[in-house]
Amino acid sequence: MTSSDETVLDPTAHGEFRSRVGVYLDGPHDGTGMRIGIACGRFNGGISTRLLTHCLDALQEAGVASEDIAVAWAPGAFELPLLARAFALSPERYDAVITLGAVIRGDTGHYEVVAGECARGVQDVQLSTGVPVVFGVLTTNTVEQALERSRNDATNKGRESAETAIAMAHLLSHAPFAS
Ligand code: INI
Repeated sequence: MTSSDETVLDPTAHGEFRSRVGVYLDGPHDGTGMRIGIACGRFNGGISTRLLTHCLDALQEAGVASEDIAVAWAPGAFELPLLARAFALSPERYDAVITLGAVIRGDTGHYEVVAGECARGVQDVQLSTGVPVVFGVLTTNTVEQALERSRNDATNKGRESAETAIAMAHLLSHAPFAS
């Protein structure tokens, strides 16, 4: 990952932009009242567990109530899009869905297929249903990299996925996207 002071969004830029347009949505992190579905992969489930722990921490810190969160475990990353679609179409009306898992190159000769189909499927589901579906699936070359991206800090992919879900659900619930 590359980032420097110049690639990172400066939060003070919002004030200037907001004064120059009619509608300006920058996606605050308040999840109060939101309903979130989480689809996890059992394959490399130790990594999924680390992601889920931080995802739940971040959702609850943002105000999402425990009873408004549903978790379901699929066999592996390949199945996550179908589970995400089931959440997105559920009558329980989830505001966003999060997929969590790990595809590790060393584990498989079909890494590209599993990782690529999972990413494509997740994007298909969110575009076809209009419900945000977050790609919180690690795709790494090694176990060490998967452990690194699921470690106990702010860079944990599960935490980042929770923040993305809340930001997207918030954006899509406001005008001009919803009344
Ligand atoms: N599933 C994963 O979530 N991660 C992997 O690294 C992986 N590997 O290595 O094969 C994996 N395979 C299982 C796959 O997701 C499906 O569950 C399986 O092919 C049955 O459809």
